[in-house]
Amino acid sequence: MQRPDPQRLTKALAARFASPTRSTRLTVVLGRWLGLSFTVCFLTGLFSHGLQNPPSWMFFPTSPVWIYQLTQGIHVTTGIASIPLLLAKLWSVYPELLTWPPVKSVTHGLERASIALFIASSLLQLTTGLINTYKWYPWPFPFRETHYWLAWVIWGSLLLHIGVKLPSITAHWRKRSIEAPPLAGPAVSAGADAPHTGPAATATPGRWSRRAFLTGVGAGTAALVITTAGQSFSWLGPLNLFAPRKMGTGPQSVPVNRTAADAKVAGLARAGDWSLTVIHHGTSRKFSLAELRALPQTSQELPIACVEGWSQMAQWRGVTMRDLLGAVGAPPDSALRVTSLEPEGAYRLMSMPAEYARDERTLVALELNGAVLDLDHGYPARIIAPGRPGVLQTKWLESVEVL
Ligand SMILES: Nc1nc2c(c(=O)[nH]1)N[C@H]1C(S)=C(S)[C@@H](COP(=O)(O)O)O[C@H]1N2
Ligand SMILES: [Mo]
Repeated sequence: MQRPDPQRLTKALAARFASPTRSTRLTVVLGRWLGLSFTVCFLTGLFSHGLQNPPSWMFFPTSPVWIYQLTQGIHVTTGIASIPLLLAKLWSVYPELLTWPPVKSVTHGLERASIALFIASSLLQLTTGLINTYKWYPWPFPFRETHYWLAWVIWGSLLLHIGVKLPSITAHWRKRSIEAPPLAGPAVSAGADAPHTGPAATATPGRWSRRAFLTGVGAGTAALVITTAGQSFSWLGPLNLFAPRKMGTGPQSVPVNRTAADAKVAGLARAGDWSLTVIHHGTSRKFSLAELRALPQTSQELPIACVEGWSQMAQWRGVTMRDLLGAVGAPPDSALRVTSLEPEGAYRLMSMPAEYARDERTLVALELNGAVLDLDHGYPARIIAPGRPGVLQTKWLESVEVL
């Protein structure tokens, strides 16, 4: 039996995968789109992570009240848009996976390792992120920490990848470069013996088919964004076909993230002797529901903006945190520790920086959209503060401790 000649095999494969649309220019154009959506997604993600795991220097903007609704809507939307862009970019380069020999030098090996790391971490990040928006956590690791650290791995490998490909990126950055023969760029120097376009591509410059391909990818991405972003942006609400949450649904026209039954708090929350404990300077005072209702009531228009991307503006009514703190003689500028009736779990304890406590829009809400809070929205009392992730808008309050 004759042993196959790897060089010939590579050439044959290159011809087999040749497509007039595959070219370095195409890869660069897709890379720009992907780079933009990854960057925006990363920065909005950092903001979200900072709000939930604040470093000592973290800033907590409370205005505009929809700031987190906007940034997290953008985060989830750019994440979703990155999926077709990444797949298209992978399609544009995957014949390169078949180059022979797989590693030619130390630099080449490092380059390929960084790309492998980038692809693996990006695919993992985008799929787990997408699955997360459907409120499904079918994995044993904590989502938020993994999502956060994976983002840094992606950035490290991406910077390395951009550094390595810089000559090719600059050569094909401007449109003019498409007139050049496909794959003449330096980065595809690997391409001398492993071009990712073959004879067919050389015969036709492929400018039009490339344009058609890019238009297709762009249109597909736009269609995906338009049919999902309605979970975050109300003006796209009517076009929301695929996102898991629809605006205006659920009790009191607000979606429910986790029901009282799921949180196992229905009994405690309905108890007739429920009271909110406010702890200040070692003394604690209990406020019954009637006592809370007897304090001045304030109405605020504030959104619930879930980290999973959906959000909903609503009308809340209750006691301002400032008034509640005033009632126990605590200064408004206080950091707080808030607990929920939930017996255990991540939602039981919530820290509230002073920026939110002193904001006159932060409420211990008793009503939602003109009626007593539904049990699933946190009856008898919940927190609603401007500009915070939904996960920190604690439902079924038990206590507020002044720190
Ligand atoms: N105690 C408690 N508070 C909670 C939750 C929870 O599960 N338990 N879910 C949080 C999350 S993730 C969100 S997005 C909001 C959703 O509020 P809603 O269910 O009233 O829309 O409540 C937050 N407050
Ligand atoms: Mo949430």
